[in-house]
Order: sequence, then structure tokens, then C-alpha cells
Amino acid sequence: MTWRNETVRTNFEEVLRRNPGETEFHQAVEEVFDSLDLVLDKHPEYGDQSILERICEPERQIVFRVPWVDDEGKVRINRGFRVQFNSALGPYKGGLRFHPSVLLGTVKFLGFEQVFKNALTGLPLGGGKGGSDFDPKGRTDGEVMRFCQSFMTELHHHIGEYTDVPAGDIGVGTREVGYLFGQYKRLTHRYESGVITGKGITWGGSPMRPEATGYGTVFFTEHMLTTRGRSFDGARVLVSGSGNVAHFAIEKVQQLGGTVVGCSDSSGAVYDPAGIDLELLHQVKQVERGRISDYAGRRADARFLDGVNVWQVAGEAEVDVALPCATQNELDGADAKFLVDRGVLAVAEGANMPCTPEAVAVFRGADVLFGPGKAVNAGGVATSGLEMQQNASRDAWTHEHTEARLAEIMHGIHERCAATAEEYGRPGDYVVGANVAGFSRVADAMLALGVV
Ligand code: NDP
Ligand code: 2IT
Repeated sequence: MTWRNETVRTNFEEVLRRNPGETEFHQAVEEVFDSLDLVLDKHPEYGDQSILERICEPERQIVFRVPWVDDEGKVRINRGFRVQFNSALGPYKGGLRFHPSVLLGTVKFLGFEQVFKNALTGLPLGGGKGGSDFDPKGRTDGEVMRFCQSFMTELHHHIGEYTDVPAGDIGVGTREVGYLFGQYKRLTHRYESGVITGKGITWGGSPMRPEATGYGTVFFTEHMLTTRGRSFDGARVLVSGSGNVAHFAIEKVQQLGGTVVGCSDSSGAVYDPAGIDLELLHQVKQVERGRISDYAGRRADARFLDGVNVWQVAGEAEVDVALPCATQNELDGADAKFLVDRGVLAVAEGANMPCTPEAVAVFRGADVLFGPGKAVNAGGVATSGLEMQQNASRDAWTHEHTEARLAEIMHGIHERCAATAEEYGRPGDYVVGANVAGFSRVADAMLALGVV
């Protein structure tokens, strides 16, 4: 990377020096910093007040041991994390990820992204993230519960509805949020609904929270498509992953008249020319907690592509839109070139940082509509914000009302990104729009709060 601004360059070198080996965190910082020369030209006060340096340093990082006992009676040890990144706009807010790949640098990258994403929603939310290297795959309900209880036994010291409000992410859904909240309630003797979001609907959850990230991703993409006179109606779509975000992205694409011809998991992809059967996908992945290959085996005309990512399906079918909804760095430069050669019109990041920097450069260079994760997938945390509003007012909204609020927030984020890109001389560049709009909101609050 050649930096165009000296303040940005020296700050980035400092991030590399102070956070050795945390490559995902470096990547997330680099992607935001790439847009900041434009901001510093207009606002030298951000540089003078060391905002770049401050914003890269989490306010607090908590790393802890999580001991638990498996079904055979063996003691297991995992590592737990909570990175409280920035509270200039509100209490720390962001999910928990349970996946064997989770390291401190993973949580820092996710927390850093979360700060700007939350700012883009327009809601009063700071940014944080947490998780563990615990692998829920193949674990029984009892094991998952004991792990969650042990994890919360430490975490409860650090969270609260006015302090830090976790939620789900990879490997953490309603089941895990239930076990976590149950333990928090026992430890604190309080029914503090607003301490965690993604709760079940009968115990303080919000309608639409399960759907929110996937639906929001599709709402944002639809707004991008509209700028080119296109829509999801009749579009052919690839979605990576088959978890929470992927499932509801597929559902909303189908509702808008598109066909999702492929999805995936970490073992391979499925090509389903007739369009994904969501009921079967739900049965296989959520009820049976099985693999995408089981889906392919039970669906006529569908084919399992062993060990490849879903972008390879573009070799079999026409594809208009690609929605990476699985994990970081799952779509690289070669995948991006392949999709561009096959005529893809739009790519939007339902996951956090799924496209490598090389892939992003290919899409932007080819004039493909490209929506960055911090804008595209903000509907999840925004609806968590709506869950907090309902908890605080002891209210429960309808599905329709909550979906309308989500749609309105996603429209607002799209407009904010588009207007900011225009203002900074990069019309249509959602990367610049999202980075600059998110950064500016946090930076202004930090300046107003003094040296914090
Ligand atoms: P889930 O755990 O529900 O699903 C994750 C999916 O991604 C699974 O299909 C999983 O496959 C696949 N996956 C995970 N790791 C890998 C890997 N290393 N290689 C290939 N595939 C992988 O998680 P979510 O749907 O909640 O999260 C997906 C993405 O969306 C993440 O990037 C998350 O940070 C982001 N996100 C989530 C939000 C939410 O509200 N849940 C909000 C905003 C962003 P397998 O089953 O084989 O592991
Ligand atoms: O990455 C994300 O935005 C999430 N996993 C959701 C966070 C939240 O607090 O709902």
C-alpha cells in the first residue's frame, strides 16, 4: 500500500508495530485508512487531535480462561475474549463469535469494523466484539450450555445494558444467547433484558432480529441495483454460507423475485438450478445441524461441489449478484476476476470482510456495484438497537413495524454512503462513502468528549 497522506502512513505503521501478527486487524484498519486521506484534507483537526491513533486502540480488552466439562467428564479449556473498542456513541455493542479460528486479532478486526458500522446505523451504539475459540460443531446441547455458563461467569463482570451489550455472530444463535442470558440472570439476580440481544421472542427478543442481517443485506443491495435501473426481480444470485445471514438473505431475495442458485458451508458448495429450497435448508442446517452435502443429496437436480467455494457455481450458471455471507477472506482476487468475467453486476458483503483487498480492488476497478460489509450487514446490529429500545420501554413491536424500521434504517445507510461518496468526489463508491461517513461520526463525538 502506498499511502497518500503522511498522518495516515505513520499511524498505520504504528498499528503494525503495536499489534504484531494480528493480520486480520491490520487488514481491517488498512481498508478504513485507505479512505481517510480524503477526510484529513478537509479536517486536519482529526490528525492534530490524534484521532487515528486513538480510534485504533481499543478502550479495553478482556481475555479470560473458560474451563468446562465435556460429556465424558473431561475438563476442557477455551479462551474467551471481549474487546470494548469504542464507546463515544453509546454502550459497546457487537456480537460474540464461537469458532476454533478465533484469536484476539480476529476479535479486534471485528470490533474495529463494528465501531464504524454502528455509527452508520445512526443509532446511539458504541462498538465491541467478543467470542471464543470454542467449536460448537459436534457438541451436545449440554456441552454448549456448560460452555456458555462458564463463559458468562467471567463475562458478566464486564457487561450491562448501559455498559456493553453482546449478541450473536458465527456459532452463536438463539440457543447460545439463551444459555448466556440465563446464566447472567442467575449471577446478577436481575432480569436485565437489555444486556444482550438476539433473545428469543418470548423472553425479550425482537421480531425480525433473526432475519435482520440477511434481509438488511438484500435491502441495501436492492438500493444499489436501483441506481443502475436494475432490481432483484429475475436476478440470479449466489450466496455463500448457509447460516443465519445466508438463510435470510436467500429468503428475501426469493421474496423480491430473484433465484438463488447456490449456497455453501465450509466443506463445499451446492449448485441448485431451480433455486434453493429454504425449508429443506432449514431442516438440514438448523434442525439436524447437518452439512450442505446432505441438502444436495436430498434435492433433485442439485449438485454438491466438494471442497470448492460457491463462486465456482458461476462457471455453471449465469450470475447477476454475489452475496458473500459466510466469513472473512472467503472471496479472493481470483474469485473476483472469475465473477467479473462471468458478468456479475453487484457484490454486497453480508459477512464481515469476506472479500480480500485484492477482490475489492477488482470489483471497484471493473465498475461492479460493491457494497462493503460495514454498510451492507448493519441491519443486524441496527435491529439489535431496536431490541434494546423495546427492552428499555418494556414494549414489544409487531413484525411489520420492526421490518419497516429496518427497511428505513437500511435506506438511510444507503443514502448516507451515497451522499458522502458524492461529497468527497467519488460518486458511486460505497467503500469511501461507508468509511468516511462512519469514521466522521465517531471522530466528531470523540472530539466533543475531550481527550478520551
Ligand atoms: P453462522 O454461524 O450462522 O453461519 C456461518 C456460515 O458460514 C456457515 O454456513 C459456516 O459453515 C460458514 N463458515 C464459517 N466459517 C467458515 C470458514 N472458515 N470457511 C467457510 N465457511 C465458513 O454465522 P452468521 O450467519 O451469523 O455469520 C456469517 C457472517 O455474517 C460472519 O462474517 C458474521 O460476522 C457476519 N455477520 C453476522 C451478523 C448476525 O447478525 N449474525 C451481523 C452482521 C454480520 P460451517 O457450518 O461449515 O461452519
Ligand atoms: O457483526 C455484527 O454486526 C453482528 N454480529 C451483530 C452484532 C449485534 O450486536 O447485533
